[in-house]
Formats: sequence, structure tokens, C-alpha cells
Amino acid sequence: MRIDIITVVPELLDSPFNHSIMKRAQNKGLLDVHTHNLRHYTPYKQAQVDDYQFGGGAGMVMMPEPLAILLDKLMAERTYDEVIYVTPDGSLFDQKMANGLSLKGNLIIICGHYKGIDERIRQHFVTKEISIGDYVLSGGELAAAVIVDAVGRLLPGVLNDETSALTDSFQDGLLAPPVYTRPADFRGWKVPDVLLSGDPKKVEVWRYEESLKRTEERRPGLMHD
Ligand code: 6GU
Repeated sequence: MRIDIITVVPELLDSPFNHSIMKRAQNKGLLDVHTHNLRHYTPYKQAQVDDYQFGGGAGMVMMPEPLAILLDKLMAERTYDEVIYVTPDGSLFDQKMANGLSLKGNLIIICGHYKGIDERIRQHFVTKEISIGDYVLSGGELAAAVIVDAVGRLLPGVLNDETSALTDSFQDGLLAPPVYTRPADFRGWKVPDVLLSGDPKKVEVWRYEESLKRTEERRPGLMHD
């Protein structure tokens, strides 16, 4: 999968994909992330990419021209399955959406800043608008990083047995059960006996019950959707 990210602050995306699982995904050739500095594509003086909004009001808007120039260039080089705009007024991102995006080939993600991007880019280029939660970030970069991570780890071959996505919270519509490691007795706080029983059937039943309990307590909406 190839993901092209359009941003005015590429520095914000220097680190997130260069460690741990995202790094391994890229080293294995399963994920290819490219960031593009929008200021390099503007036809305006002083690398201007935003301007006052028509109709008045506080806050700048990202101009259509630089975005269209870069989008046209990318779309001439290859075909894209989705042009995603990350924005607080998009559809709420969840595991189901991550699963769906992991089946695509090439994606573009546009990060907004200021008051957002000119509506005409949303109408004529963008195919999917995503928010990562009901709160406001200063820009779309951290949201883009969240989406790339959630999607990238689902690509076949990225995770191994130790990091398998199959037992993640949400993957089966339930929260994950509690986990423990050595020592079995830490400050007198003991690991549940069943996990030390050596009986995989019992362990499986216990984990499923804990998942149900945890989901019912913390996220009842997940079970009754
Ligand atoms: Cl995608 N962008 C911004 N700026 N804020 C957000 C968001 C995105 N998702 C939630 N808050």
C-alpha cells in the first residue's frame, strides 16, 4: 500500500512512521509512506498556501490552487483508491473503517490547517472525510498519523504471531481481556490462577468472559450496535 500525505508541516510526520511496526512495514515493502510539503507546490509568492475567507470572519483557509496542483501531479503518476481529507467534521474513524482502508492500494491523505481547506477541493477531489474523534486538533497531521498506523498494521505480513491483530480490542467487536506477565506474584498481587493452569480451553473461556465483562462495563454501546 502506498500513502501520500499532503501537509504544510511535514516535520510533524518525520517520526511516527520510522519506528516499531510502521518501520517494519516499510522495510518489508508492505507500506510506502510519502509526505509532500504543500508549500513547494504553490504558485503564489512567499510560499503562500492560505488566505482570508470570503464573507469575512476569523481564520485563514487553505487555497485551492496549491492543493489542486499537487493532487493533479500525484493523480497523473498513479491511480488512487481514495483521496482522504482529515477534518473534525468528517465521519468518525473506527476499526471497521481501518479494516476497509487496509484493503485499498493507493491513498492520498490531505491534512488541513487553520479553518480548513477551500470547499471546492472537498467537492471535486476528496472522496472520503475522516475525523479521529470529537475534539479539535491544531492540524490534520496527528490524525493522519493515527490513520496510517491503524491501517498499516493491518496489512498482510506486517504483524507476526506476537503482535497479531486478531486478538486486539475491537477486532471482534469486544474490548481485549486483561493481560499479565512475569512475575506471577508481584508485591502480593497475584496473576489469576486460570492463566497458570496450563489448560488452553479454560484460558480461552476466561478471556472471552473477561472481554464481555469489560465491554459491558466500559463500552456497552459496542455490544448493542
Ligand atoms: Cl482529522 N483534524 C483536526 N484538525 N482535528 C481533529 C480531527 C482532524 N479529528 C478530530 N479532531
